[in-house]
Amino acid sequence: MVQAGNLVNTDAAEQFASKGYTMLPQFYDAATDVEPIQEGIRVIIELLCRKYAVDAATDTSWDAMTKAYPALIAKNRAWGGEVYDAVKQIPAFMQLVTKAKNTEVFEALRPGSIPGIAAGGYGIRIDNPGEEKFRAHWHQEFPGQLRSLDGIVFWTPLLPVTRDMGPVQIAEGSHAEGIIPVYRNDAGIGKTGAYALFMDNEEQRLARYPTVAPLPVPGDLILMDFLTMHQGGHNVSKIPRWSIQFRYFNFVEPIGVRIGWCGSFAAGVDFSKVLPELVTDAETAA
Ligand SMILES: O=C(O)CCC(=O)C(=O)O
Ligand SMILES: [Fe+2]
Repeated sequence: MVQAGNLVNTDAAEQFASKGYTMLPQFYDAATDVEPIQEGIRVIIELLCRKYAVDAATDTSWDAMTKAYPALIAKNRAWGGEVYDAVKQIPAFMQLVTKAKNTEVFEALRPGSIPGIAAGGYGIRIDNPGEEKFRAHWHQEFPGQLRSLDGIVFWTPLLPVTRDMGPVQIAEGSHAEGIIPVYRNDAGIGKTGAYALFMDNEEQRLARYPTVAPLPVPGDLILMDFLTMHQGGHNVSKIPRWSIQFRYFNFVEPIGVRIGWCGSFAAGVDFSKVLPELVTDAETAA
């Protein structure tokens, strides 16, 4: 029997333990926790449309995120990078990342842990229709984030996610694989950093687990074990998929202690130097 706190019921805690993920419906308050972030994004997009003389509607956060942002990047893709870097500095976003509730959830799912917030492990994804270069293909979170082996990804949407927006796909129960070695490949399209990592024997491993792809709405929280295989789906809709992700880790987990809780790509660290056993023999030999 999995023990759970007030915030995580026993079913959710058991699902997390056995399947490597769970979703907590309306864990956040869409009006008080999420809307201020959407408004912050609206303001940033409005400022950039003015700066670059892009004529697009920014009256509502919906228009800004689904119309003005695509209009900006249609003129110059690099302006999207400005939005991407700016939005993670919205105070309401950081307030959501650092909510005491998140620590409590982590403690409920990782009994006996001392939670930490992974520095550089938080941000807002903007998954544009048809854009493969920045799509997160199948991966485990651990090599890309490090900090501790038993970390947890927190994933919550900024717009309701529909099937055609390419919801995150989760290989149910795949955390049972343990740490999967990875190799690097730019996939022929200039993928870099964590986007250029591929798991050893990916297909054979994925074949062992069913795939699920929940359709969350703002306020819902998806939690994934650092070892659960997951990927972003293909966005074949007309609008970008905006979502928040951040990671908590455990200060007392032994591998974390051994590596000094260091981070991975976002911290400028080459994970293969920190944990050489994470790299496949093929890559080590190369
Ligand atoms: O949202 C996505 O497309 C991928 C998300 C992901 O890999 C993560 O949050 O760790
Ligand atoms: Fe991920």
